[in-house]
Amino acid sequence: MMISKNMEAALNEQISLEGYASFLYLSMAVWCDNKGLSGCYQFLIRQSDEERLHMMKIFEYLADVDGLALTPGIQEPPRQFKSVQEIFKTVYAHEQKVTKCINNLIELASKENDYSTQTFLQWYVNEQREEEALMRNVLDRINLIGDGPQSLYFIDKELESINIQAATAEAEAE
Ligand code: OFO
Repeated sequence: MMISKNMEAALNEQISLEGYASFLYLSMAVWCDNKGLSGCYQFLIRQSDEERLHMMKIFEYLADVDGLALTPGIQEPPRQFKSVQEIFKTVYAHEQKVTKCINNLIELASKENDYSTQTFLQWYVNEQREEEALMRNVLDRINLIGDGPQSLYFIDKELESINIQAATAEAEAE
C-alpha cells in the first residue's frame, strides 16, 4: 500500500507537533526541577518521553506504507514559565490542540478512503482521550489545593503520586 502525498504531508506535520510537545514538556520539566519540584519534573519527563514515542510511531507507520517521514526542525520551546499552575494549563491546552489535529487527520484519511491510516490513527484517539482526562485530573487537583503558602509542596506531592499511578497503568497496559 502506498500513502498519498497529501496524507504523507499531514502526518509529517503531526510528527512535528508531537516532537514539539516532547521538547515543550522537557523544557517545563527542567524549569520545575530548577524550582525543586521533583514530582512535577518526573511527571513532565514521562510525558515528554511519551510524546517522543508518539512521534516515532508515525515514523514507523510512514515507513510501512511506503511514505517518507521527515525529521522535523523543532521550534525552540519557551524556557521561562510564570508558575506551575500555568505550566499545567498550557499542557492541557496543548493536548486539546493535538486532539483536534488527530481528528483532522482522520477526516482527511476518511475523505481519501485511506482505511489503513484511519485504523492507525485510532490508537491516537484513545491516547488523546486518556491524556486529556489525565490533565483535567491534574488541573482539578491543583485547583483543590489552591494557592495557600504550602500549595507548591502539596501540588508537587500530588503530581508525584499521579505520575506513579499513570506509569503503573501504562506498564499494565503493555
Ligand atoms: Fe502526543 O500528544 Fe499528547 O498525548
